[in-house]
Amino acid sequence: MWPLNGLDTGKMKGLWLLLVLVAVANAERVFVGDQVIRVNVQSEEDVQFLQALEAQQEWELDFWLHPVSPELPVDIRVPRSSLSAVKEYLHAHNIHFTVIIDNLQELLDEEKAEMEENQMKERSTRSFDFGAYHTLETIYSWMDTLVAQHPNLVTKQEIGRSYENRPMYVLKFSTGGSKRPAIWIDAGIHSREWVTQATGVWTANKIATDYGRDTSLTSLLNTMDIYMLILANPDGYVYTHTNNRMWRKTRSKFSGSVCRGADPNRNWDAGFGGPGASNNPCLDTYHGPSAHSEIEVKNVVNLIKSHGNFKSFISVHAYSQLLMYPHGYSCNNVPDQPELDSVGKAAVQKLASLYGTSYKVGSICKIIYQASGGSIDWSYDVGIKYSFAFELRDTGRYGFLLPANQIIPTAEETWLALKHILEYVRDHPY
Ligand code: BPX
Ligand code: ZN
Repeated sequence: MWPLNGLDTGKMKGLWLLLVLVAVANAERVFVGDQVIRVNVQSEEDVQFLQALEAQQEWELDFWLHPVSPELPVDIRVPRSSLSAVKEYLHAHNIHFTVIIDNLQELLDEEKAEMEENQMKERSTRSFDFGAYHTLETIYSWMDTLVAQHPNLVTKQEIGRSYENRPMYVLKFSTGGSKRPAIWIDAGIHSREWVTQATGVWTANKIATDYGRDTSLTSLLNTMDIYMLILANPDGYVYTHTNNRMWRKTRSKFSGSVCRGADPNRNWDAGFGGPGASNNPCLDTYHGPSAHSEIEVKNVVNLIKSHGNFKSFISVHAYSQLLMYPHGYSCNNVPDQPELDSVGKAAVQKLASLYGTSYKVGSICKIIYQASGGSIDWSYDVGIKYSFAFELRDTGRYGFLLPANQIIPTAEETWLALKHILEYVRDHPY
């Protein structure tokens, strides 16, 4: 604080006002002093206690991992203003926790500084660093570069526009034919899960450069097409860069509420509105007014339906290190459970072979929680048997704020699992 020592209070007030004005002009939400705590859940009672805590809105808690069972940790972002109350409350109820992120804003500042530094480097060297986070604009223009570099393999298709009228681009990898059996991969349906969009970018580049070199991928692309939607929630993604790094949902408006956005992974027509989704537009799991109300979801549904020949549907989320299959809306096994489980287990074994990263495999309902209206439940129920969802790194040290130096290792290991699924689908036509 020493630079302020010589300032009189009038000047201090002026300086303070200036800082506030800058913050308001940027309109970017800050998280100074917010902590992320990990609660050690020990009993079914603790689970219920934490579920009640999640239901109240007064402390503005942001549950990064939801309370489900005594085996699973619960991560909560606690706003600075609620910290002492929340900690006292937990102590009073004999619930133990550790602080995993001490001051969230510090991590956010580091992330932003790193991004800006990289942006300058990329501009001056006219390059693209796959090990960095990028804006929507940069990713969209990188797509054009990829298409230009691989004109016989890659095309960019607009599948529609977002709520705020941004184009939604799919990269299509195809060596010919029409409506060949196809694989769907989407990332970033939850905008704050930044490692997923970055992994999508790396993966698209990997597919384009390995075609013709990697015999297995080449044989796959000689009979099948791959579609990738890297930014499945473009408005949300922009919002995480400009206004609120912790934004998860779409940005649509609803009559009768000041809160914006529906959870695009609760909006699909599969158990819509059931358990594990909220009817409160102010919550992060708001399912939206009706199934497919979110244009971003509708655009994907339209493409999948009009194509009619997708054999695999893979949605990429973060974090928790899981590979999941349907259902989320019900805990009963799906008919293909044994096959999906064994494909999943083999896939995560390949993933672990690179850096030792361990993943769990199971149905959504059984390994995280019951959640209705999810994308892969919909895809499975419309007949796309090989429907999977990834939860990428990590297991909570950084959560949604995975440092950029983990992007490439994450993408590399995930590719081994993806490739296993792709090869299996190629070899098991149905
Ligand atoms: C993933 C796929 C299908 C149903 C649920 C999930 C888990 C996912 C979610 O709640 O939609 C968790 C996450 O990726 O959003 C991480 N989070 O809790 O924010
Ligand atoms: Zn997610």
